[in-house]
Amino acid sequence: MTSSGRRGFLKGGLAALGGGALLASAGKSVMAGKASDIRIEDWNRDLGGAVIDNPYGVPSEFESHVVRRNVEWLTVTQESSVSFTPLHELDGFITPNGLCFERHHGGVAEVDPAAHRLMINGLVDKPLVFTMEDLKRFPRVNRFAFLECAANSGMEWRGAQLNGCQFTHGMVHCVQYTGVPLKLLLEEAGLKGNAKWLMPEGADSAGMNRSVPIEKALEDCIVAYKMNGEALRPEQGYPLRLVVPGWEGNMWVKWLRRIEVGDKPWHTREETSKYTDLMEDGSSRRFTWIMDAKSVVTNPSPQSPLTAKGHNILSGLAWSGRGKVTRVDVTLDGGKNWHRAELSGPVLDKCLTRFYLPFEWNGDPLLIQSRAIDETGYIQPTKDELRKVRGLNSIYHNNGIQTWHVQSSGEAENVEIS
Ligand SMILES: Nc1nc2c(c(=O)[nH]1)N[C@H]1C(S)=C(S)[C@@H](COP(=O)(O)O)O[C@H]1N2
Ligand SMILES: [Mo]
Repeated sequence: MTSSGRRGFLKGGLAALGGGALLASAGKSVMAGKASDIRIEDWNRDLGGAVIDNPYGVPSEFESHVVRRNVEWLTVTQESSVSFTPLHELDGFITPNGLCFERHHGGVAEVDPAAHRLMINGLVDKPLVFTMEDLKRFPRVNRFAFLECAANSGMEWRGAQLNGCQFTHGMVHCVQYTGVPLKLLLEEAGLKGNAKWLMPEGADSAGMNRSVPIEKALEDCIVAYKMNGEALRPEQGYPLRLVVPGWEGNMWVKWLRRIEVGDKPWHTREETSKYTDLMEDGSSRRFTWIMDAKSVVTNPSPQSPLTAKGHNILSGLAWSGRGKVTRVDVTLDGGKNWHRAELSGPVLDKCLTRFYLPFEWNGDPLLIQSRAIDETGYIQPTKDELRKVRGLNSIYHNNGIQTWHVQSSGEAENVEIS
């Protein structure tokens, strides 16, 4: 169905919404089965597997559907492409390493850490080359941060398109990084007085590079070698990547091999043509680095339908590149009534934040939305509010409110309401 078709359909359907969804009163019981349903299964009788059957543990075979997915028609090749985090299958705020979405411009580089070097050159007193071992002798920090591609939700600018939060919102992940504060490495090299910009560069075939202002580099950037406690995954830049908390994903250069210090930004082809928001009047917004507050309901959603009436838990994620999420409001009736969701901690700076809303479902259709508010007071806008400011030409930085239409069957689809 086209988005306008969906919209038209919904206008008619809205009347049916009525007062279907009521908030749960505390302590509502959930239906339980009967004792006669319980059987003795094979795994109760046979000896299980040995301890080292899987030297590196993998999820249960019953979880084999919990994987990254791609949208094949989105990109011409699968090397310069993107896969999406299965947000609807996860809980809490940490993304498991094997499920972090991937975005590469030239495929996954296979880098031998023993041969890998990080060079710092340009406007510094002494250019330096570090081995991985050198970097591990610097003081290190641990911090959690979300990484969101500027193109996340980009396919949704013109209307509801992809059916699942994995595809509409799955270009985001949140892990704990371990590494060296970039500030320490720059201090070691000694910044010249006119040092204003950094150009980090990757060792992949894309030789990906971006311009990063020096203030951000000194504030909280990390040259990271671990994620969630173990070495970075090859897809995430093994053995070294740049972490730029709260800022768009393309600056987080993977397979980091060089940081050049300069006095002005590098106007690469990449930067002038991509990651720039094209406005209706033909002008463009450049250097929109900070990821504005955003949220999405992960369950229910198109890949995670409601399966039972009565008590249910709505769940979702909210984040902001400007700091902590302070509040998430959820509506079940297309914005007539808003309910404050519970933020289930920890609630951290520039991190995904988990929220829940228990509710009673009587089987009537729902129009579900969530709205994030961050510590700067910024309120996540509707998609129409964004379009008023930026028109329809944009791809990047779509942080508009997402709507799921849950039907009486419990199935959900991606829609827009105006
Ligand atoms: N060297 C290199 N770094 C890169 C890229 C790349 O193609 N090459 N892609 C960038 C983009 S556009 C994004 S959104 C993030 C994705 O990080 P992830 O693959 O860990 O999710 O890496 C960034 N860093
Ligand atoms: Mo990206």
